[in-house]
Amino acid sequence: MELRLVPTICPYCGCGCGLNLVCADGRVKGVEPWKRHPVNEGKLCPKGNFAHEFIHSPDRLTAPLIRKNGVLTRATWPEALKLVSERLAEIREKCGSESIGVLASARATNEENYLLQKFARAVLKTPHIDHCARLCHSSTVSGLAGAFGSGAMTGSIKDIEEAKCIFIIGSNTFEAHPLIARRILKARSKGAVVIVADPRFNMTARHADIYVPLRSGGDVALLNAMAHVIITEGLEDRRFIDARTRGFEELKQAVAECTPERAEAITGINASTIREIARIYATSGGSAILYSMGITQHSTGTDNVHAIANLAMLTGNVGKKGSGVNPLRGQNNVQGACDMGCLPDVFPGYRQITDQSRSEFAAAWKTAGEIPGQGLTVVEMFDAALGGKIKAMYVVGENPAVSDPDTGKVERALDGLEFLVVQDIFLTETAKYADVVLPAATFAERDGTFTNTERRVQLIRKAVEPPGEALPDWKIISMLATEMGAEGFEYGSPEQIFDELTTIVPQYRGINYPRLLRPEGVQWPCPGALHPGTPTLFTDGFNHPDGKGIFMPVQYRPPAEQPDAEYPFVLTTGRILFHYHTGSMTRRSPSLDGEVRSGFVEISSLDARRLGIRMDDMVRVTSRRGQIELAARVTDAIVKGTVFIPFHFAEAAANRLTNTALDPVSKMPELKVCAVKLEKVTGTTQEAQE
Ligand SMILES: Nc1nc2c(c(=O)[nH]1)N[C@H]1C(S)=C(S)[C@@H](COP(=O)(O)OP(=O)(O)OC[C@H]3O[C@@H](n4cnc5c(=O)[nH]c(N)nc54)[C@H](O)[C@@H]3O)O[C@H]1N2
Ligand SMILES: Nc1nc2c(c(=O)[nH]1)N[C@H]1C(S)=C(S)[C@@H](COP(=O)(O)OP(=O)(O)OC[C@H]3O[C@@H](n4cnc5c(=O)[nH]c(N)nc54)[C@H](O)[C@@H]3O)O[C@H]1N2
Ligand code: SF4
Ligand SMILES: [Mo]
Repeated sequence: MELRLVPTICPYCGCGCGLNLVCADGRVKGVEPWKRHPVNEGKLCPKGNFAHEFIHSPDRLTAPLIRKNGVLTRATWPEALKLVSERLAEIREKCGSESIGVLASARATNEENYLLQKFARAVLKTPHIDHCARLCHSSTVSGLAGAFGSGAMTGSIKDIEEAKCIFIIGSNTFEAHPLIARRILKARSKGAVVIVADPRFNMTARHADIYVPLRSGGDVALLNAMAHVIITEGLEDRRFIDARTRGFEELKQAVAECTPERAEAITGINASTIREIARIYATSGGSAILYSMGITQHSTGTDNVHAIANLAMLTGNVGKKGSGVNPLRGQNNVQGACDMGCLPDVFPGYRQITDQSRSEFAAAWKTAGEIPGQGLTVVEMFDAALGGKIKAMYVVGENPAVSDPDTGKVERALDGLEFLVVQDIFLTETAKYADVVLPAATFAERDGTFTNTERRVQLIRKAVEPPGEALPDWKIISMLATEMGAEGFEYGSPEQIFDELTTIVPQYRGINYPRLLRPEGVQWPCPGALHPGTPTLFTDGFNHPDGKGIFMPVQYRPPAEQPDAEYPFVLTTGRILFHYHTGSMTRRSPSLDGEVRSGFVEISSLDARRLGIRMDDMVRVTSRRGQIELAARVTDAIVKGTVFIPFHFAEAAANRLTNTALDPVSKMPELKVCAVKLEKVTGTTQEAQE
């Protein structure tokens, strides 16, 4: 048997680790870490190690499916493309192009996302294109755009090693970004102080020097109090503030009353701890903030991000190695999907939507008629579907029936659509509502590029053929656009699409496939062919016209839904190491699935005792939107009054409970806080259920 190693990039998280697919007989047999890769240096987490296991799953979609007499039935590509093309054209004709919504995919390549938004805007003529970034770092994009003028991670993964203090707030780095966590351990072994602020004493907190068990939703209160301490004790970086920022006086006024004592009442953290961490953060000589969903997924997400940026600018911790504001991007290519403009409020390269830019894109894409303006976001699209305004949706590589808040509402919206197309590698919970299902290729079955959390553009390479008649997403979109009569969609390869997109996306202008053959890829912005790429942003100036960073004063606002007598607990949701999102891939990977097979709810042992709940008892968790039953995990590792449910398990879907209250700026739903009640389901334990 001849073995072949194909170097490529992990299809799961935004770390973007390099791995080699071990291939023989036209199949992927295993994974070998990539030793010289700049992110992971020969290490992988369990998901990367077993990334081959879902590829040849017997559940893979191998042919297009069309709903006939209520049943999804095998069809040919010409039949499926004709039907999709005719139905979308008909609905556009009858109800206007604004009646179509498109969801792009942070799992797909840059080339595919570029093509999909071009298809949406230039062919379907709909403004409604969005993707899971809305539920993820949209608050980062809006928050950092205000403060710094652009919303990406400012530093590089490797530089985290150089930090003297690492302040991790709302990120479970050790489970969600394990190969970034490795850099935290390296920094710590060189003496860095690690501070973790999280309502759970999670795997990350176990590696902290100082653990700050704040109540979910208390972040602005904590961060403002830290700024208050820094200013009242004169620990701010005056040189940096004077030379590189605007609005310091406004911030000073805004936090004047935000004493640690006031924050203690909101967050449950001792005022003395708040003073201690503020001093360490301000005086370490190089402090990096790492944050993720614990910060962004709130109706105050943008405020939370502003409060973080304020703290970093106040202490001069931006633009140098081992410092910075580091939003850890989630999906393998969520950075790229945003860069490519799969967002309803910006064009590719984050170009503002104006009359000028609309006509420029119309010219670049040689489209007849106009390019539409701003569109609706993910949650707004489902509301519009329920209200009858959106009639058709084209969902590529997303599973909103499990991942979007308030599942009951999403199901009603999907059910009510006149026409739904789902393009995926598996028959997901969302695909079950589809009129047409299109079978896509996995990461191992096509070429293209992913952009990781540190803006590193990297090549993925085809290792094996897709099963049956499955096709790469770029090919499907290109065939569909051509079927609909569009010109300019006939591409021979992903490289051709990439060469086109580098003329459209300024940050990628100097990148081409030959340059990406190096293991280190290229970090954008890369304005020219001779430009080496940019590992650290804002070394000299921020992205505002005058180069200054802007302090964005914010005040604490409570979450949209507070616990009360009827729903006395705060529910927070998130991830575990072995599973990924809606589980479509990890639950079909035997090695990963074998680790954790079903959902659970973490309950503080103090609360559990009061409710008479023991380990593995079945518990009913109810919110104003729905209820689920799952096993109890009684633990000391969560603050009292708060419960945690991972959202990976469709049969006990956390999102049946979550709230669709939105951040007014980013339109982020409040996935990290809602009010619930708990009841023991009498006479049952998990074993008894099985
Ligand atoms: N294993 C695994 N890895 C993943 C993913 C996965 O599904 N599985 N998904 C990827 C994606 S897309 C993303 S976006 C990232 C997400 O990565 P993370 O954001 O790190 O993951 P989460 O588990 O959603 O939440 C992080 C932490 O926020 C805490 N938290 C909850 N509420 C609050 C709050 O109000 N304040 C603070 N400070 N903390 C709070 C939770 O207790 C949790 O420990 O992970 C990526 N990596
Ligand atoms: N309660 C709660 N809900 C959350 C979150 C939370 O913390 N709590 N987090 C939110 C966040 S941060 C995120 S990012 C979202 C994620 O939400 P989703 O993006 O909806 O979740 P995934 O399971 O990653 O869905 C990706 C789909 O793409 C398919 N796929 C994989 N590769 C390919 C490919 O190459 N081509 C195609 N066409 N399909 C492919 C997979 O089978 C899967 O069905 O969930 C959000 N929802
Ligand atoms: S850390 Fe992320 S990119 Fe690296 S192997 Fe694990 S899941 Fe894949
Ligand atoms: Mo995410």
